[in-house]
Amino acid sequence: MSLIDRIEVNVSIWRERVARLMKEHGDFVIANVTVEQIFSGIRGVPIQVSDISYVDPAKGIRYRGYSINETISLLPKLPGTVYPLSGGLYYFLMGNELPTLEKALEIEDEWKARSKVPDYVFRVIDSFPENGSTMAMFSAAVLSMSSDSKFAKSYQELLIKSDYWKMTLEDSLDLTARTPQICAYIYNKKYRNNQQIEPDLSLDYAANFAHMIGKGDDPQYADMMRLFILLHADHENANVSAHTAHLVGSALSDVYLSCSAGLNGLAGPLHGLANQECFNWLVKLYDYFGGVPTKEQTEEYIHKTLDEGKVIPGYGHAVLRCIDPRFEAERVFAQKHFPDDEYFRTAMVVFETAPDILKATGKVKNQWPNVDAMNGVLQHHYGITESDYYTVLFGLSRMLGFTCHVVWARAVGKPIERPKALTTRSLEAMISEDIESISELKTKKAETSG
Ligand code: HAX
Repeated sequence: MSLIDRIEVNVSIWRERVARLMKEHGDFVIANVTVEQIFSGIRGVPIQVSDISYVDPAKGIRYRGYSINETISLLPKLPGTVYPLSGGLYYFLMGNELPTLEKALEIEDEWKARSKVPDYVFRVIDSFPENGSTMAMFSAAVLSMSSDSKFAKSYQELLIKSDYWKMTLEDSLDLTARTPQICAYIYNKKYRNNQQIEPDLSLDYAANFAHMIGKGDDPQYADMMRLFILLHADHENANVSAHTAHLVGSALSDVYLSCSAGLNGLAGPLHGLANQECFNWLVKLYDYFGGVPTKEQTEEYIHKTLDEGKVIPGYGHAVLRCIDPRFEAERVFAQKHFPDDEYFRTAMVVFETAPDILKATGKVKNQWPNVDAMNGVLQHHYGITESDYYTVLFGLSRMLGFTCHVVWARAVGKPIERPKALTTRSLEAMISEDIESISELKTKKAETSG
């Protein structure tokens, strides 16, 4: 069954489930929202339903119900490689079915057929100043392709609502197909004197990307990128970037507009940018002591960072309350392939040290490492030393998740998103009215019982 047929089967099942939930349980209360939550970034308030992935606070991300390790072991791989094909991962996330190798290769072929990047995209990237931000280039390149949106064009031609998702899927396949070359172009322009490398369509998605950034002679890097893409493909639909992409898409803005917006969220230091901040911080720690630090030295440096009012990048999480299994997967990879790498060893000393110190602050809710604590170490080991490119690599992978969420939002007919904003005065009034009515109730109770 092709991906579109596979989704079609699921769409009717999901539409029915959503319609039943709305009809029979539309007034079921899931959660009350506190004043504290409103002032704390609507932390923990359920605002989304999406079945592509779910962050279990105690265990980490689940893709379509499967843990990271299960996903790695169950998805199809090319002979001689250890990590799954990105095409199979996309089929799985989008289609809700574990694909065969044949199905995974079908998506890989679909991507190859759609991978031609229009020339104007390169011109958009070229128009940035030399010191331009790589994430801004990436986002602008994606944004510029909105003019190619099949969804937007069909929408003008009276596309029926129940078919929105099909055109959104078309755009998603085009966008994800073009993304590796866009990211490679940014890398080569900024760090390799604009020496561009043509795609090699005999290679799979990850290996072709590796080839286009000049790592074609290192099959281990290509395999690491398969792992990297898998680990970063999605992390629930309520984090800053995925939710931004979803929110913009809810106005029926096309996939390019939505995903460009998502990338802008990913570029923030508290979100995706943390992976480069984390690596920069590790390098500073290493340089400060002139080599791999001892535990005592690391403790000293962590305290120094905290005393300067800064966070320890790569540690903590808004939802997770455990070691991020994505960190663990990267740690295992590094331990197997380059246990003696000095930055890996430094990251491991931080891992042995930081959690206790963060816990002792009494305010950090999750003292454990997230995936960003190891990303840079992996990339740096293979010669991708330019840390301000790391978030682009994250975005390349996360494009898979963004697009899956947007397609499924259209498939189940999610409407435009519009929560409610209050004023401080209206909030104070609501609180004092509540206090008054409670004290009125208490007085009445006292009178009747008296
Ligand atoms: N170092 C120092 N202090 C930290 C901390 C860390 N790694 N993590 C949390 N804290 C502090 C917070 O700044 C907050 O302090 P204040 O009350 O003084 O503001 C307090 O502990 C409570 O925060 P929290 O509830 O535990 O964490 P939040 O949900 O508010 O924030 C963050 C989650 C990920 C933003 C936070 O842990 C952080 O800044 N970590 C470092 C940056 C990082 O690694 N970001 C990447 C996260 C993963 C991701 O999205 N990747 O894309």
